[in-house]
Amino acid sequence: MIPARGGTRTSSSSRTKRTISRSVLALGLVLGCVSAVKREDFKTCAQSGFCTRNRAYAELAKETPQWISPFQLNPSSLRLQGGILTGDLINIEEDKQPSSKSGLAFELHLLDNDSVRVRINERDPIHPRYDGVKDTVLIKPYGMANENSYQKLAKDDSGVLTIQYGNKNQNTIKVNSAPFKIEFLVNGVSTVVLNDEGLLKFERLRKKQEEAAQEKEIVDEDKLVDQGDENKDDEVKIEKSELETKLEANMWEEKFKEYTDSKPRGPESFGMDITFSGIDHVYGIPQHASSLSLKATKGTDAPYNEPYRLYNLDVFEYEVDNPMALYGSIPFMLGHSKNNTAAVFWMNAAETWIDVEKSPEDKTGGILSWIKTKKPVSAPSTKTHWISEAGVLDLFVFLGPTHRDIFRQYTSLVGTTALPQAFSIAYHQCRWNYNTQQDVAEVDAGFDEHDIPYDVLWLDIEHTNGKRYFTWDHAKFPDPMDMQRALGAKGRKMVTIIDPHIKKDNDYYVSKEGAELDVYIKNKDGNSDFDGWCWPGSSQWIDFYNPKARDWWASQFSYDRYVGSTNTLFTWNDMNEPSVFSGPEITIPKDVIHYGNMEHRNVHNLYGTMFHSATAQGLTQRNETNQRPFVLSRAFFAGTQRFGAIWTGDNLATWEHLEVASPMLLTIGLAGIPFSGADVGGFFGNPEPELLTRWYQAGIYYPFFRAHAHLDSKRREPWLFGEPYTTQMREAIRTRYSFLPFWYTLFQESSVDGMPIIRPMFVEFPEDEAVFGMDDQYMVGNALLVKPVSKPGVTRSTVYFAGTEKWFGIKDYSVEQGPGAKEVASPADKIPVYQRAGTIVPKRERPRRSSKAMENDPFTLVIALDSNGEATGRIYLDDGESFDYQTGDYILREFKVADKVLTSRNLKPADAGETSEFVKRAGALRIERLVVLGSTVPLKEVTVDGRAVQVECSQAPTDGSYVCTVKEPKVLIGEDFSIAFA
Ligand code: NBV
Repeated sequence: MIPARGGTRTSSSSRTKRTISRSVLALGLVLGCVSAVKREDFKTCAQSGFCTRNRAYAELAKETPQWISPFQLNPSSLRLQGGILTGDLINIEEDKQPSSKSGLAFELHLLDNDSVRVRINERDPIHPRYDGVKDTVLIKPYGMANENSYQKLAKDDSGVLTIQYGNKNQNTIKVNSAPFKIEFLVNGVSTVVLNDEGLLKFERLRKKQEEAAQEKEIVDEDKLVDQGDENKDDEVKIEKSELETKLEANMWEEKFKEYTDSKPRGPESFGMDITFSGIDHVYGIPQHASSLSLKATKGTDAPYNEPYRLYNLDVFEYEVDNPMALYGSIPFMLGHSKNNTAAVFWMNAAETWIDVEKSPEDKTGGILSWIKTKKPVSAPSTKTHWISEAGVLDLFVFLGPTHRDIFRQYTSLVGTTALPQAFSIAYHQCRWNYNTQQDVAEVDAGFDEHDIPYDVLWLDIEHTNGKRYFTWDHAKFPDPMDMQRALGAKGRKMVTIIDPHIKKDNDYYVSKEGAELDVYIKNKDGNSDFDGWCWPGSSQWIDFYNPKARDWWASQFSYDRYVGSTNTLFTWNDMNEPSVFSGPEITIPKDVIHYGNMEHRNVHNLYGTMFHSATAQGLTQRNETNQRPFVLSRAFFAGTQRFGAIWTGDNLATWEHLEVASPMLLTIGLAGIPFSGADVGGFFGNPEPELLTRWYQAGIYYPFFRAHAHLDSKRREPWLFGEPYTTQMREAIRTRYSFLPFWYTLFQESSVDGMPIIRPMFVEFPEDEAVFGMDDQYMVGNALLVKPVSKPGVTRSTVYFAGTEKWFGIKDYSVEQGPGAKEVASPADKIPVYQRAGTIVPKRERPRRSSKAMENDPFTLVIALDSNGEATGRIYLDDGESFDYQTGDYILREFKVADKVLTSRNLKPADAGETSEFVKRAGALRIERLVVLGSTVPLKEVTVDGRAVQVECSQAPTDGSYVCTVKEPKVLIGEDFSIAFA
């Protein structure tokens, strides 16, 4: 198997080495020795020229007493018109005699949703800097602040221009001209400060010859000095200090291992510091296998000594607790404190590094004391330093004031999650590989035999004819359509893998057409097609920046092109960082060329998303369907949520990887992608049954819930481990299915307001400082508290019950009172999960084969009353497949208990569109049960319109409240009703 996986023979020894080393590592895992990531395959900041130069600049600033940024806004150039402030930004060290052409163009846009955009670009570059990220990432032109909603206040004596702005006039923006610095205040409290530390650096494009000439001059001067003094005196000799060398590191060419980055345009990086004032915890900038609250990368006692890196990479056997780059990148960071919440989106898709420094005391003292005052004020703050290799500085600042506002503000720009097909939030069964059609049939039957529901069976790369995507290995899969039909008969689907590398082979229609249409990424010469090594051997990569390529790619998914596909077949996009075995850092060289003569360097972190979106487009436009797409992607960027789900790549079957999955998924959710999961069981290695079971128990609370395993790992379908494990895994998966109506409702909510689906505790309890750093427990929506067990042999766990209300165990209805941490039972058959008082959760409790088979089942509402006897919740329902919801074919209702009456009310706007098929059918489904938790007295009489309904109560296990079950109240999910409790 091993040689086949690496392709056949490689053409260079390095390729062979890499292939072999990957295989050896994989073998190590199989033999039980978990090996570490090959750090040397990936750059550190010191090995990256632009990171070194910018970090050195920060060092220079730190070492220089009273450092002042050389950037100044020319006060006479500032204009505020139509919500946009423009001006000339001059570097007084570079532009000794500033003219209208020199310097940088500065823009500050006031958006209509309490967000601000700041742009800095070269005024008159020798060639345009890449500025196309906005065109792919922003969903639509945003609204500018209305002329009446802002006011420019006169400049004060210190040259500070103040803009008062916002929907409630709550935002103040202070623009300091000299030195350049911008402070954002919300309700008078400083939240975000740009260039507070003076680290703004902007490398302007230049001609290589000039640089060379300048260098020559310096050398000549050196020579003169040397000649003038035979006795070479150290005092006189002009030697570059270490810092000076770093400041000029690798401007025109960069070597890493055996690779050379030719950097044809020379240095063009930029960096700036962003301070979150009064804020101790910052979150976001996925993807890293690290904690939710970001750790310091600089300063005394910093846990990391490398900046967080954003550069989409295929990191084999990634390590936990590490700021190394992984498969996806989202330059979005949110800062939160008790008094303050703000976020930034650094809209750049080139390689980016971010330093984080904690400052226990805020030494800035506000805008007027930009020269360090050494006069600490009490609030802690977090200083971050953002460094990008190319493009323009394009930054959004979201001013909230609440984090709910921030999620709305951010996603109104980059998009919210696409509403997924209902099956895709159920359980997915995957491994590399299900080997034959017979294997598929047996696994499918295994689920039925063991009464375990599942919705989707996945096929990895071995199902193809020699890793030629869109083809089948017919010896193994003689009748793919029949296979899909057999699954489809039980309401189940199939997913096949489609990677972006296309085997170079003239007999392969995709490869041939691609060449004819000229849609491959080009070498740095701009003419010949780039050729690299991946699973199929010598391969080419489609240039998704070419509109022709996108359409052509999308057309491959039509049923007549993708022979053997049906409307129950969906897609998995892997290796789209892109992973290139023969490339630097296992990816494509930065100097390869895209459509429009654009260098890859500018858009590296977006490549995978362009592929993902073209695939989603393909599934959407498959012949004659009105079906939502489902595409899972490994690489991601801001906006990926519009195209489908992502997963956290090749994790390991270890307890540490189970543990780190929670903070990783929470972080990805905060940054706008709610539909994410980690391979349940761990990809590499063989989980012991306890680990696998605990992983299922955690995984049922991942928005994307899929078990997956490496080719060399042992089979691990849930029934292979015997009892008690099979029962425990079955129980976990069934629990997921029972909560599907709740999950689907959360997805719909998120598709409207951008709220994460699984939420860090601080999102639900923003005032409770005890939860700000917490990432080993989290919330699903606003209602369920989940505490995964991620250590072996554990039967008790400490859960923090936030807030002042009660929490109800979802299985035994045991009651816990917040606030405070408490040790609770976490026996082998369950992890602690609690429903929060004040919420109503819709469920379907009849175990079935698949989510499709539950479609006509009745509902249960679990009502957890708060201390006032109140609770609210919602349900969203549609056909789970089509786009008909967009024209109103859906049900959206609110349930509410107040004054001992449960009411159901329609939330669908009157103008949502015609209701039709689905609403008629599903609206008539009944609610078969109400479970009322937290009542201080047993309910005696329950009536619907005067009609008495049966109710049974028992005392809750751990306190004096009651658990009451109301059976068959005979109300329908789609109708208004009120049920009185007494
Ligand atoms: O296609 C094979 C695997 C896949 O199973 C996995 O989920 C991806 O993350 N793929 C990576 C390539 C090989 C990894 C060693």
